[in-house]
Amino acid sequence: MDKSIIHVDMDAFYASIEQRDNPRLKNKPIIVGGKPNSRGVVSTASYEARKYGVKSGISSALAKKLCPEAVFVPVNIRKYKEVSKKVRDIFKRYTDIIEILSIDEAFLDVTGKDPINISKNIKEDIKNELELTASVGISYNKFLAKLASDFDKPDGLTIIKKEDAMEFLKPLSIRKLWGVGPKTEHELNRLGIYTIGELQNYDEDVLVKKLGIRGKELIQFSRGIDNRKVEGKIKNQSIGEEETFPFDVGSMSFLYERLEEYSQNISYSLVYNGYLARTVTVKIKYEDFSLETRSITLNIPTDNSDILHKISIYILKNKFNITKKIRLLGLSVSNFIYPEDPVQLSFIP
Ligand code: TTP
Ligand code: MG
Repeated sequence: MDKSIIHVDMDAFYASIEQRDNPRLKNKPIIVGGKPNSRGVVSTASYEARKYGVKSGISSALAKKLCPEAVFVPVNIRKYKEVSKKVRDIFKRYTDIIEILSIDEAFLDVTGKDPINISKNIKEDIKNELELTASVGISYNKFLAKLASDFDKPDGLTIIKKEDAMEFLKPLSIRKLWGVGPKTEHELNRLGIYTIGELQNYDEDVLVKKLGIRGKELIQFSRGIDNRKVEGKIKNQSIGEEETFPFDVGSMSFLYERLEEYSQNISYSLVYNGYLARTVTVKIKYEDFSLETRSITLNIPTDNSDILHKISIYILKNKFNITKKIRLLGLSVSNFIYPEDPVQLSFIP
């Protein structure tokens, strides 16, 4: 039996929450992110601001130029996390097989149930209980469900049926394929492939010769084939930052500062993914290129940047014996859990 997969993605997530909570911002171009006169970036923008070309990732200074009348609102990540949790609680009413992709999107496997009805109910629950909108995609695999949710944003509900998948995919840019960024796009363009339709007809053996095993996966995606499961469990992975300095460093306070910045970025990624981390690792490469790593596993998993910063300084001070100058400093976290995982209970002292 074919699967029924739903992908839900909240619309302009941070911006919609801010507009909801401050009526003066409703229907206005607003930008959530750093201040325009700082080195900050745009986290997201309301749909009213997107008309001017404002989007996630551009500098706030550029955003201000593109849309001078936009209201800038600082990021309030705690608030968005709480809303994210409420959205997940809504999902749980409809299935146990949920894969969280980020703070505002998830896959649900509802095979054997009524995906259209469930999608309508989820959208309604989100609207009624949280005063927000979500876009939902339904299909028989993850790749197409995600593509579908993006098709009619905001407040969309798009279904891609198996018999329509090839036609649906044909005119789209290869950038719409899962995992195709600027680099792979360039490689494919060099082979004369610009649309998914062109890839559908490409000789698989030739592409595998050019791109390796990834070529096979891309051809499968282009033909609407994706056998990946909706996985509730987090795959074993780590999130980290490191930097090779332009000079060898002897100052501890310099290292503490670097760790503070790493901690903030890592905390941001953890929150975005909805994870808590249990293990914190500091990596050092000395001036003579020798490498050492030291870790601590926490009693209580965290996504908090102050805690990560304190722990990383503790590791640096107490678990290394630093006698040489430092060329590279890295910080990473691993051993993730979801906050709602029962395993966390055993960590509460
Ligand atoms: P997205 O779902 O990518 O964007 P969005 O919800 O704002 O808008 P859309 O309607 O197109 O889905 O990301 C979810 C949130 O994650 C977004 O509201 C802000 C945050 N975010 C960043 O902080 N930086 C980024 O570069 C991106 C892409 C998202
Ligand atoms: Mg979104």
